[in-house]
Amino acid sequence: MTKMFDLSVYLVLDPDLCREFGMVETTRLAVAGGATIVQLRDKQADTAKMIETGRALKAVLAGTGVPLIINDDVEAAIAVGAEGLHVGQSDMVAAMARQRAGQGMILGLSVETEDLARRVDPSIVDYVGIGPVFATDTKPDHKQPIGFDGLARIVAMAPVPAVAIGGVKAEHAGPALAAGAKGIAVVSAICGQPDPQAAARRIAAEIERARA
Ligand code: TZP
Ligand code: MG
Repeated sequence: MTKMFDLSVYLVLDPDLCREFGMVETTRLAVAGGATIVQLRDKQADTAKMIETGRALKAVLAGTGVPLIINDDVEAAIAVGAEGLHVGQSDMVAAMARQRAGQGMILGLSVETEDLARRVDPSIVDYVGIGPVFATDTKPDHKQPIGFDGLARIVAMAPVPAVAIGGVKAEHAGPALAAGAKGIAVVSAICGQPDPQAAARRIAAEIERARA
């Protein structure tokens, strides 16, 4: 099954950090600036709330070709008709998520170590999120930061494309791609920025520059 997704400029939404414009408007602006994939991540929301927000995000993404990924709620992902689901190591096990979501859904998995990356089954998981590259206030319970050296080691073990996450800003696009990541996943570098469109545009430009 071919699933089209581009990890280059991966926006991860956070309802608190996005409160100035809201998650839907932040998404619209970020996609106008060049975001290539969007994840709804709201750790406080129940499934009903995830579905409500997810539907609004689907509507704003319609016709853009940008896939919507739902964090850690397979039932919401199915109900919304989201293109993808992302799970962490303490969430639903990837094999179960795949079984429930079906073959057509993009499935992402967070991995924090070389060992976890090595154990990823590419027949189940489509991409991995690797981090945190740096310490970040956005995820208070994050694991030990890995830096770009750690990122490179973990990417090398992963059998699927990887995106770098955790304290990553536009200026880190170059080193992240040099470490083998296909893109950068950001929350605070877009959410809560005074101009989310310009913030996304700057990341997209840095990714382009890193590839040139
Ligand atoms: N997973 C690892 S770090 C992180 C997540 C969801 C938060 C990244 O947020 P920011 O603001 O881009 O550092
Ligand atoms: Mg989780």
